[in-house]
Amino acid sequence: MSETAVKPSRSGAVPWPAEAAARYAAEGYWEGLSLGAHLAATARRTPDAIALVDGPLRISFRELMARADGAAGRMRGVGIGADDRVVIQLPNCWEHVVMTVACLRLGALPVWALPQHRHHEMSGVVAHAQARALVVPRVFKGFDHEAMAHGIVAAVPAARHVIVAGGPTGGGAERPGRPGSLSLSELCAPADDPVRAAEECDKAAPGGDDIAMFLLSGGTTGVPKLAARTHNDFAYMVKRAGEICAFGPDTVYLAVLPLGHGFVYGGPGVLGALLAGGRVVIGSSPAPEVAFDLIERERVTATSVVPPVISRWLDHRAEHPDAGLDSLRLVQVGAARLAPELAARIRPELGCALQQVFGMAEGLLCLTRLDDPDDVVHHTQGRPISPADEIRVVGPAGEPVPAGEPGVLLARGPYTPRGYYDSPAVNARAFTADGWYRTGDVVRRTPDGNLVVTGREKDVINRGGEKIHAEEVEEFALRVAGVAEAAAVALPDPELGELVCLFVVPDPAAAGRPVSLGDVRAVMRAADVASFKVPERLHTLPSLPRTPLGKIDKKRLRADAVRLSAGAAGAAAANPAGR
Ligand code: OOB
Repeated sequence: MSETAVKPSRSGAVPWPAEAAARYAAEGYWEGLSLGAHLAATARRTPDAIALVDGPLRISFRELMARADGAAGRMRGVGIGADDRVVIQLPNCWEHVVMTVACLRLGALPVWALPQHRHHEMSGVVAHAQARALVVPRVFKGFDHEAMAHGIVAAVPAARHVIVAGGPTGGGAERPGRPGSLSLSELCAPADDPVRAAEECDKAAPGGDDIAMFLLSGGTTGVPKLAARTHNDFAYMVKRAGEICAFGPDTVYLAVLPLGHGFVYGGPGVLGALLAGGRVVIGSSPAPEVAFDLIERERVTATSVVPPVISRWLDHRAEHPDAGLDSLRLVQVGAARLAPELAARIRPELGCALQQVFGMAEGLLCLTRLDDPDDVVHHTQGRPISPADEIRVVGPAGEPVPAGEPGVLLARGPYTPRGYYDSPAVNARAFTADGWYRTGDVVRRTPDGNLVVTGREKDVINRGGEKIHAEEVEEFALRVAGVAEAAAVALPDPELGELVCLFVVPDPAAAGRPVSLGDVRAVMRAADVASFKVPERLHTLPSLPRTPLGKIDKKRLRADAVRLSAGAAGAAAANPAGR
């Protein structure tokens, strides 16, 4: 089979200017080592310590590296090599971590996708990343990921391999897998000769400036944005965040959010715990029934969650005051706005410290510190982790706003790349000429240097930490027969923070029955889109409100969404039978 030419990840990435790179190296932020080499060094120090726990399975650092190096060798054997992209779409399981470490050792680039992603997202990711391989469960929550993956591999020339959890025989003779699938469990078996396998990985280890991974950031047209993160930048971020969180060999980190989130691998998360010689416990769900049991059983010390999860944990705790959470020292809450009222309940009710986390696939990571006063921890999203992080808060013309005033946050620094992978047009908008990343978040800076996220200028809906581009939803809505115009906005929600609310303008020429949420849902389902993007509310308007400049007035629509939702709630309360 002829090899398809794939663009090297480096040539599609936007490097730091030579001057900045030299400075970050000289000042010790960039160590010039691959993440795999860092991990191997930690593993050599404490080979017998338990690195990973998944259900009854306990994997030592020695075994983790033997499996990762074994997988790296086997990937090499089937033609997956340095700089090849490997999309990992697995539910939380130990193989997720082994495959990630295997890629990092091999110099292949893991690209973490979420299990909820469907053909629409996955085909976009595989095509844009020019991925060689997809790693999927056979069937998860009733969805046949293996079939989807084969469909994508058949359509994308660069893609060659489908690696399936459960093995090509489906974990038993009763359900043969598809021909052509590789078995994840066979791939992740320990190397026959771990010393030799390690030597091979060490010999061909990527350099610090090489791209380590692509992190997904939503796109608007099914083409995702990929943040190309280098070994130097990611290793620094993870280690520095680990220092701030006081991660060490006694850390037991519980991963309950989907591992596909950058927050969970790198904030300091899984990699932070492992690099500190600590332990990672894999949880299959953030539901308090599952998580509390794991915290008690595994003596978990730290975990990270999104605001809707912490709210469920607090409620559950009130009903189960004797749940054994005494080992828990730190709960990180991030990826979406945390209400100060919830923040204030965490220490008294869960008995552990709260840390707010404001991060992004594109780099910049802000944390509150363990010794910050309650006021800071409850009301701010923390401050950048690195002394070399530069931030600016600017107004519409890019001018700095007066101290303490809200403005758009721009960021630059040793782990904030200067552009997305292979996306010059997007980069021209998302990055300034002098390399600042325009986060699209509206923040204000407190006198002590902490940031408070007060809003956003980007047209994104943050549904419990999942980011949804309004434009993407609108594109699908416009495919519904009888829709002339569509606008999606965030509707505040007590549980998820925000929901997707869609406004549609019917096409007067198509005098049919009114457009329903079901119509939009059907179109999105037919297009195989992740279900978290499907709108929860729909309202019909004769026309969309416009600003004086003719743009759709989303501010007005957001207010309308709130008003209409309050009206609907009022009507439902007055008429509970819904008649
Ligand atoms: C994390 O990463 P992404 O790439 O899924 O989303 C980034 C965006 C930010 O630009 C901001 O709009 C929002 O998510 N966000 C927050 C927040 N943390 C992130 N908005 C309000 N409060 C917060 N604490 O979400 C992410 C990546 C690494 C670590 C943590 C979160």
